[in-house]
Amino acid sequence: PVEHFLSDYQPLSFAIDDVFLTFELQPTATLVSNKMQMRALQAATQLWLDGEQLELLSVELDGEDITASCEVSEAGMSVPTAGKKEFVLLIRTRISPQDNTALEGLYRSSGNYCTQCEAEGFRKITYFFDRPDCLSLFTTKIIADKSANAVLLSNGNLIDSGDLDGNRHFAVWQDPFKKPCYLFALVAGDLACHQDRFIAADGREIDLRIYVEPKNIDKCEHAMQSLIRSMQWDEQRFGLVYDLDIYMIVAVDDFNMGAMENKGLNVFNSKFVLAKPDTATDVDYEGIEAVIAHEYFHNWTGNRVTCRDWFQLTLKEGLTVFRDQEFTADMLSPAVKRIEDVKALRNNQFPEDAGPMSHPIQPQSYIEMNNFYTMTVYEKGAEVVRLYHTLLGEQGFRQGMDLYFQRHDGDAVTVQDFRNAMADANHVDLSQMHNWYIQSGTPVVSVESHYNASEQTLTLNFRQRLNTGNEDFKPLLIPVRLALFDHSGQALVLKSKDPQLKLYADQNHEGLFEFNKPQQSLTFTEVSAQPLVSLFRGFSAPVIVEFDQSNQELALLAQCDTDSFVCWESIQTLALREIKRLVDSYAEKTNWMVSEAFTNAFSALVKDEKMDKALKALALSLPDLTYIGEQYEVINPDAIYHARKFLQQQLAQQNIEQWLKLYSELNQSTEYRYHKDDIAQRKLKTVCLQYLTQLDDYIELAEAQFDHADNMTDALASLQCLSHTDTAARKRALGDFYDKWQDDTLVLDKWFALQAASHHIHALEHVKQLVEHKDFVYTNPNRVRSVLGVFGRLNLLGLHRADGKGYQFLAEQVIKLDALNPQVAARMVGPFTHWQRYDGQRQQMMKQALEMILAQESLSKDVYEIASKSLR
Ligand code: B3K
Ligand code: ZN
Repeated sequence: PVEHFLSDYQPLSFAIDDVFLTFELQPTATLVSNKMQMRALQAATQLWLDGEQLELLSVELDGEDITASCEVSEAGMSVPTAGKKEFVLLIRTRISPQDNTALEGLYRSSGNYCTQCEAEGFRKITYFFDRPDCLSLFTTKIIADKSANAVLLSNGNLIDSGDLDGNRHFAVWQDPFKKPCYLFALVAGDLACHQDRFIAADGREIDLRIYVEPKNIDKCEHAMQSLIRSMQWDEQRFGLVYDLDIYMIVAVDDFNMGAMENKGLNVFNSKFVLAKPDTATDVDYEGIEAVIAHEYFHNWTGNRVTCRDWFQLTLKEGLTVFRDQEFTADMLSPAVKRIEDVKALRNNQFPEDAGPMSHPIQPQSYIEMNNFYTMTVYEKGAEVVRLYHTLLGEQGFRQGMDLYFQRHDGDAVTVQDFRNAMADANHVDLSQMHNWYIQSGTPVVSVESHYNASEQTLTLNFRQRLNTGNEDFKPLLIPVRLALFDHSGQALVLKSKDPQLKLYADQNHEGLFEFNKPQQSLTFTEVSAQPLVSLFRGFSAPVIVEFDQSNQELALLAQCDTDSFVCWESIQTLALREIKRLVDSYAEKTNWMVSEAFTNAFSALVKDEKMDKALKALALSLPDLTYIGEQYEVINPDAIYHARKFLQQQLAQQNIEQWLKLYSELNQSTEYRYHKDDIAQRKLKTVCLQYLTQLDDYIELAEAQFDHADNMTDALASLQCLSHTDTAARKRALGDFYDKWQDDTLVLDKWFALQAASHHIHALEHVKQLVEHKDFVYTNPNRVRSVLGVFGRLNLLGLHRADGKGYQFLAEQVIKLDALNPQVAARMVGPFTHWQRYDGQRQQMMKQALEMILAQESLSKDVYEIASKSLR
């Protein structure tokens, strides 16, 4: 397979100014005619177009048939242009959407036609410059059988439609904005439409449409309201107004990822559109609101200003994730959203960055671009955008955004262009930010504090390095938001002469320290007693912090810090220390004990009635298994699982009265509302139930909740508690749930996922049965992710079984899946990439699994890239 390098970038030598596409849709023989108005940009030599899995029918150059003189290969075709400066190229090809199980290009889902072109799927539709810096005006004519395809959609505005002979009809769509082909979309089928409208800031009325299968028409209102809120928010926060008169969203069941921001015609995984209280959980509702917003925000950050090449992916994704995070924070709770995002980053991006697939947010090379839609490019990328925001402030950031659009609207640009706009708009030098884009690995910041009583000074010594141990590491610009507290919990007024420290206006209680050298120290004066140090408030940079604070200091910070992230973090660190102590004494687990200091602090928290319910739920939740694992060079799955479980049981037992009281207070049923107060209440109730069901006596509470739940959040929470037990109640509830929901695909995914994540002793056997289940289908990515994805990511005990059967199973499944859908198969290889983190025996077995995968003939480049790089 070919590896592509950023350093090889060459600008295009031809432009495609206009494209007229005609599709004659047939399940196994769709005819695509592609008429391109082209222009040579240089005294061009060769015209080479990307094209894969296409049946070429004919090529015409300015009306002349030149098919015979075109050279076709597996990757594309070269076309002789006879040195013409301007010409029209007409290419006719045939494709089979019906057989397209890779779900890239034009394919069918539930009998409807849809497309997915990003990153390089357009070349499976027709020959083209399938790269983001080729910007063209698209007109699309769709011709199809009328009875099966009442709805015919593409990007832009509908400019013509009508009937044809043989019970066929057509529609012509024209997109007035130039765009790269990855934003092209076509949808046709039997779809129902949920409609609303939005009056834009400039007074235009925008027609909003959500297309779904007719049976789902009652599940669109939340998505529609989310869209309206996104449009409003982007106008208010960034002054960005929608540019077409129609915005369409189509929900399909078979989709490789969450959704796609095609110009004016988003195609969505139905999971991120459909919701009703009895079928969708709070997490689903939040996910829908966030993904609808994310795709909408791409209209400016991604579509109007796009990427020069795919190495710039974080330019649009990091920025758009940052924007959707800010949106969700404003819709729900900023404090809760920040903590949830940090958890996700630590659980998923940190491990990725510590493993063999580690890459900078601007990767330097790829074999299969689809493999680089990663947590690093997206979530770490968003953290890097957040750094600009932290450094420049809201106003400075907005000025940077305004300049970015002013300079680059309608262009395909690079991450440097974004940085320059931020710097120039604020008249500052941000060149050091470059180092965040080119280095992989997680930065580690170690801090030592020295208090000098006679001088009344506090000095903080900072050092930075990368966890990859890279020797020629280039220092990063790391903004450290910090505060000091006295031991009665009062914030101190900060006094320092350090020019690298900026004090915030709010009475100088918080500072922003620009830490940008390998080592640097910061001194505060007039500090009358040794203070508590609150560092990286709001998680002001995506780093690992090494700072030795005593348990007592952490317990105090947990109580007094005005920054909810540091409060939460302090409690998590205390819990983590307990768990690590237990893990380290796993061999003597009969003597396991939990420290009184911790249980006292924890009990105080359970009793706390003033704390925000959502934050309380987060604080009472123990660190996730993956994050605990990340603390170790060699992960011992059994020790980690049992240590966490033991702590959970102890905390359940010791606070039993409180849990029962709290649970019954919270377990008041009111009609479901998607509102942050209600979400918080359900969340905290779930945490109570999770502790209570650690004790056999209270499993019946979960059963009762399951039987009486009138919304999916409560039903699923209780079923999840039951799923980890080995009880008759588990069996009964899973059976009832299946009977009730077997016809609802998205709900059934939850049923599969719960079992795949279950810590039941026979988890692996259950998962093996799940892939044999009549409702399991390899061609549906959501179903595959619900079983294989969840098993690989969350089933620590099942996957890492000492006998290696978990690995064997997953490897076989990857191979099976690769023949159908390489993109999804490649994601399932993820768990194996961390093989170096396990003991010798497991390492051996995980490597064997990777080798077994690599030994397959006709392996996709998607799976090949991940598996081979992991063994490198
Ligand atoms: N841009 C798409 C992701 C495309 C993934 C291609 N494998 C969705 C998004 O990030 O908004
Ligand atoms: Zn995106």
